[in-house]
Amino acid sequence: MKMKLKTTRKLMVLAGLVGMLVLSACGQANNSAAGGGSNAPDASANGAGNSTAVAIGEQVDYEIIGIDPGAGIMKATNQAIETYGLADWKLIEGSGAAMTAMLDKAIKAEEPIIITGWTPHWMFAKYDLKYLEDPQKVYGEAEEIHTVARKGLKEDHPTAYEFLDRFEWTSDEMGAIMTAIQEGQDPAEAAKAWAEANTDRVDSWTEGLTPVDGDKLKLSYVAWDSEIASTNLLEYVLESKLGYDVESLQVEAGPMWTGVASGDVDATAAAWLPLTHADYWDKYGDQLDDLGANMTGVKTGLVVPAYVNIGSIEDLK
Ligand code: PBE
Repeated sequence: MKMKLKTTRKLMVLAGLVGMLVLSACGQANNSAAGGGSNAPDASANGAGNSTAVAIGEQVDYEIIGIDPGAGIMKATNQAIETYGLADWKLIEGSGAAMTAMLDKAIKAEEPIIITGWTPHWMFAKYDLKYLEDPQKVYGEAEEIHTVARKGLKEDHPTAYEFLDRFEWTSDEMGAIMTAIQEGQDPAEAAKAWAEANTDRVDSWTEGLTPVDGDKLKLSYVAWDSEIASTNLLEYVLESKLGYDVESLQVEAGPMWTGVASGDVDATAAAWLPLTHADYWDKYGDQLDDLGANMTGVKTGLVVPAYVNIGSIEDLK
C-alpha cells in the first residue's frame, strides 16, 4: 500500500511538471501571438490531465493493444471504455504473442503503448511496467485461476481428479516456467525442468495417488503465456508421475469452456474467476465441476511501460 501511494505521488508530481511545461509552452505561444501582452487565461481551461490524455491518445493513435477476442480481458476492456467514457479509444484484437511483440517494439523505441495485461506474466520481469489504476474496479479485485473438470471425471479417472483437485501453486512458481519459455526453452522441457527442480512441490500434489497405465486424458487451454506454462506442467506430471497419456488441446477461450462443459475435454486449469471468465461461468458453470483455485492473487488490467506519464485509466479521458 505504501509503495502504491509513493508511486502515485511520484506520478502526480511528474504529471504536474509536464502540465507546467505544457502550460508555459501555451503561454509562450499565446504571448508571441498577442505580441507579448497578456497572460493566457484559457491555458488552464482543459486542465493538465486532459492535455496529457490528448497527448497520449495521439501518440498511440487512441489504440489499446488487446489479445484474442475470446479472452475475458477483452470484454473487461470494452467495459472499461464504456465506464470511463473513452469513446475516442479503440481496442485492437490480436493475440498474446502479437501483443508482447508490439510491447517489445514500443519499449525498444521508448514509445508509449497501452496493452491489456495480466499477472502472472513474464513481461513484468523483463520490462519496467505498471498497471493503470482502475478506481471503478472494472477489472475486478481478488481474481483467481481455477481448475474445472467435466462431470464424471471423479468417477472415471479418480487419480487424475485427485491430482487436479490438489494442484495449486504460486505466481512466482509459474513465473519461473514462463520466463524459461520466453527465453527460448521448449514449453514441455521448461515444465519438466521445473518439476525436476521442485520435487517437493510435485510430490505434495501426487503423494499416495495410484498411477494408471496409459489412460487417455484431454486438457484444454488457450495460448496465453500463463496457461501454456500451467498446462505443460500438468501434462508433465500426469504423464511422468501418474501414468496418463495426455493430449493438451490449444483452442480459443469459448471452446476451452464448452469442451469441458460438454465432456469432450476432461479438464482445464485456465478458468479465471470470478470476473474475467464470468460470462463463460454463467453459461457453463452448472455443467462442470469447479475444483477451486489453483492460484490466487492474479490480476488483469491496462498496462503501460513505467515511463508513460499516466497513472490511472481515468487519465485516458
Ligand atoms: N488472460 C490470461 C485471460 C485469462 C488468462 C487474462 C489473458 C483472459 O483474459 O481471459
